[in-house]
Amino acid sequence: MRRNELKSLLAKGEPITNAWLSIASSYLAEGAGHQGFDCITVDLQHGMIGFETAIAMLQAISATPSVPLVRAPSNSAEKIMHLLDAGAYGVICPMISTKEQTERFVAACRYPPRGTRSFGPARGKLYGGPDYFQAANDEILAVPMIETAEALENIDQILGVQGVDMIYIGPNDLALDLGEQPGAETMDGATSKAIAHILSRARSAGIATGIFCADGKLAQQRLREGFDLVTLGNDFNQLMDAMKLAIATAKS
Ligand code: 3PY
Ligand code: MG
Repeated sequence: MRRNELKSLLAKGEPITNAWLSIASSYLAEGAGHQGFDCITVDLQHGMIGFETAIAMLQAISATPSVPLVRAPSNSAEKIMHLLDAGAYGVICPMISTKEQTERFVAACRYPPRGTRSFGPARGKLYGGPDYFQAANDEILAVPMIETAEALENIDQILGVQGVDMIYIGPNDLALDLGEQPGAETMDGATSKAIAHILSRARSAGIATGIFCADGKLAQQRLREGFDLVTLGNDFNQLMDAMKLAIATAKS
């Protein structure tokens, strides 16, 4: 099976850059894959993307050096398995708050006896290779999102679940659940304290950590703090910022 390059980067302790796609376009996905990102996440939770387009986007990413990831719409085993069958090499699962939810999520990503994934690798086999079934349990990344106050309370139990490859912090939902506003992670308050705590617990447990960042500057700071994977902002916002900058430059 094609190796999951993110696993090699993690093993070497090298920083991982992630693009975050919310625009339903295989053209954009292919273009992003040629920009040097280690991986690209197709966001089916908040992105304006349905399953059929996600397949085309995963195909487009497959034509580039970036590793194709998805954010599942929810902790639905059925949807997670279908996205893996579509060729995702890792699943980021939103709103994981307890050990039991983590176990259910990880099980959906693994074939028996390690989990409950149903057999039907479909496009996963085209991308991964003929021995996909034999090696998928070891190559596919299972990444629960930590973005609730409950997850913060249960962080050690979540980190202790066998098969968690990485946790991924959603700072905006975390801020909301801690009584702050989205964006609060850059201020000195409950959210930034929570992020530091989660990072420290994950490092003690030997589990890799990723985080969503609004831009490259914040991503640089997060890498310095010790995060393994950083998302460098979302495609739509990056495009809007480039448009605004072009207008301002033209008019200046
Ligand atoms: C959050 O910040 O809540 C996220 O889910 C990032 O996309
Ligand atoms: Mg979120």
